[in-house]
Amino acid sequence: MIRDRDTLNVLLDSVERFVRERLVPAEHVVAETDEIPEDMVAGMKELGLFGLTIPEEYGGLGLTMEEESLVITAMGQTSPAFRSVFGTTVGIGSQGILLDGLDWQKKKYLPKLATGEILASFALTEPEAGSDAASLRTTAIRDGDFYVVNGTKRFITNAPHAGIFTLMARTNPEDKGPNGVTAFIVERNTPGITIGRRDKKMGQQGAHTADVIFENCRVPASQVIGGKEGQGFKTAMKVLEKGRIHLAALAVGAAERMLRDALNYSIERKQFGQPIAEFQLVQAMLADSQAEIYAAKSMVMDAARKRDDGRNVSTEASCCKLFATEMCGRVADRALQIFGGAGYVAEYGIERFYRDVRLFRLYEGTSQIQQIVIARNMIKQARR
Ligand code: COS
Repeated sequence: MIRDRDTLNVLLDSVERFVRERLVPAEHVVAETDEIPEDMVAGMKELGLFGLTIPEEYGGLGLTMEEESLVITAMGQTSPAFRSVFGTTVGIGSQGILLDGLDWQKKKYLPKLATGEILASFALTEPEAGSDAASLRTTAIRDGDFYVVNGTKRFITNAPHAGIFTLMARTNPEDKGPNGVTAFIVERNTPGITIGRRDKKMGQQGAHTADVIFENCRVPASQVIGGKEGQGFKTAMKVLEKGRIHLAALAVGAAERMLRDALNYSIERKQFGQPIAEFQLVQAMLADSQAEIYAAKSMVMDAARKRDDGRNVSTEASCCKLFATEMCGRVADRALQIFGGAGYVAEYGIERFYRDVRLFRLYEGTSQIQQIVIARNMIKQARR
């Protein structure tokens, strides 16, 4: 749902200009240095990007899912690492507090997240628990007014910069399944937290992931999200479900950017005496990409609007993430093919996108997990 078209257009114009004038020219430097300059982060704060999804009463922009999707598609027109700066804060890091948190928890943390004063990370994945999220082993054992947390979280995006972690830990070690899991808000400065070395990744330089190690970390019992044990897995699933639409919107943006670059290149590049865009085999790659982007975009808009209407979008969110991220991979491959040998050379930027977007099919639920969610929902519905 778009609440006010004019207001949204002002925001979209500002984001598009920021991407075009500030971020795109810095892509190479960020990839080489693995750092996002502070002035760019400050620019993101000024635009309100850290507060996109946080309600206005807590100082954010309170965007609907449809509005958020449009902004994220605009952000997708540059290296995905830039979106990652605020991605976990507007997404998986904050949404657990927003969806299931107590009033005081929202009042305490959301305003600081909305301005970017602190960043939030989502700590679910572990060395032994990725796709099978319910099997996580990190424990949080009640001890008076505290929980004592022990365990290791892996590949945690923005861990080196986070002010708070939305942590999923097992409060009932007898229950090895989803019902033994509880969600916490853990402040970074709580004694007993160590952040591991930054992971060396295939792409998305500038976006930082690391282990988060909890050793006898005493977290006040009041930090349980929603004040109730055993609800953490459901909170995580709800958060991830929303994140799937967000990531699909990002994949659409990145695909649009790669296709635009490939189209421009195909018009400039001449072989056999004419622009390669005139060759039908190249045209087929351009046209297939355009059609698939259109399909993914339509899916994102449909799922976002349904979510804004309060409907259950478990299937739609997974369909969007599955289709849009796989589509983005195909577009990356075709774009690189259109660039030919130049596509393999770093200077042209397309090989960087090719590596960057590979992550889309993995994080916040692999394509195979999306297939499982979709098929299970179909079976459940058919049996009803
Ligand atoms: N919204 C609300 N509740 C949900 C939900 C959703 N989207 N999805 C599941 N639940 C609930 C279920 O209804 C069930 O509750 P009840 O026991 O009351 O019926 C509970 O959560 C457990 O669900 P389920 O039985 O489906 O759990 P599984 O262990 O079988 O796991 C998958 C299901 C595979 C879908 C889940 O583990 C998953 O999404 N894995 C991927 C995790 C991921 O994305 N990791 C990436 C790293 S995090 S960035």
